[in-house]
Amino acid sequence: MKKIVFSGVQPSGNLHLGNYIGAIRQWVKLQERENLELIFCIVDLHAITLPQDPKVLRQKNLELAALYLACGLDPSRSKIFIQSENPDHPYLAWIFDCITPFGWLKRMTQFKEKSEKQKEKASVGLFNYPALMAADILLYDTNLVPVGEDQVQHIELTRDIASRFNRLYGEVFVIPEALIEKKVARIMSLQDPLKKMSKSDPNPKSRIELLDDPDTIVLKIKRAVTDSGKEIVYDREKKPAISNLLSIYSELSGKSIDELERQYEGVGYAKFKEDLAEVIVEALRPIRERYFEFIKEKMFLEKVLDEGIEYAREKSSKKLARVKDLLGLSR
Ligand code: ATP
Ligand code: LTN
Repeated sequence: MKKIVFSGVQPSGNLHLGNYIGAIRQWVKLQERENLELIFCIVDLHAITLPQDPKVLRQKNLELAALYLACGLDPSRSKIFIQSENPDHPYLAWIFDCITPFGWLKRMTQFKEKSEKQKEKASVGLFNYPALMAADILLYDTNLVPVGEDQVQHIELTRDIASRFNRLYGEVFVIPEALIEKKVARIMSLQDPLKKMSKSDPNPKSRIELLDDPDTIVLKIKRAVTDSGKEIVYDREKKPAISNLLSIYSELSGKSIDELERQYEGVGYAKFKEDLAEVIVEALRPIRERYFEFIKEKMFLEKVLDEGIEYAREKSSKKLARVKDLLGLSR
């Protein structure tokens, strides 16, 4: 039996190095394992938990599909679809809302962080976000969910919701597991190494976007904050900024942190940053080039998304029918 892999990214901004290193690059590698069935979603219903400009969102959906392909997702191996095209997701999310204790959702740290500024004005959707994510995952009998470390709490909650449903109504849902590349943990903001690099950070200098041109990359790395002292050593506690830059360097070059520390012994920040910028430019160059090819191929993108949604609906409709039946939501 093949194991099922499911993951997604919100079309809420421009993809950055954190998304690539923490999530999408892992997805691409998973394609090499033959015993896996892979499903990747563009989670636009999650994106609207925060305000989005409709024109931009529509554009971002297609852009994200093109970027998935540019990063190396192969549509003959991975199914790709847009979440809002499958109404089974919000339908099952509503059912989960009704069996999930309020207290479980209140504990989610992502909600606390994202609602901090808005306080009471934060939307109910932002609060319910994890129930929709649980629906995404559980509709497809997912075994593995490759995500960055920041999503672990949501996967734990998904497991709890699945177990609760199974206990209350019968064994319907497979209990999924998070698949985290431990070594990577998280890529931090270039402007504040204590915050994660994020699409929705209002300051674009905080992140390297996958489509940034070489000059922008060089400038952003030049402007990246550093720590006191001159040594280039990895120490997340005492030197969070340099440690973050070292992680990015190591991830994209394949050199170990030890190797890099040795290479830059006695060398200043300026030279280190210059080399790092070059490593990033070269790593992103093929992605950028492929992206500009794919985004022109509108018909091809549509075909990939049509095939993806057809596959998704066929699977999810069976699962949802079973759930509705068990709950008495039928004649
Ligand atoms: P937003 O800022 O809008 O919340 P985001 O940049 O955090 O967006 P998501 O769409 O929430 O991105 O996440 C997509 C995937 O990328 C997830 O698997 C998430 O764990 C991973 N990811 C996001 N940011 C980072 C990061 N800084 N380091 C490592 N992985 C990350
Ligand atoms: N919350 C996730 C995005 C997401 C997701 C999913 C990831 C929505 N549904 C299902 C994996 C599986 C995030 O990365 N911020």
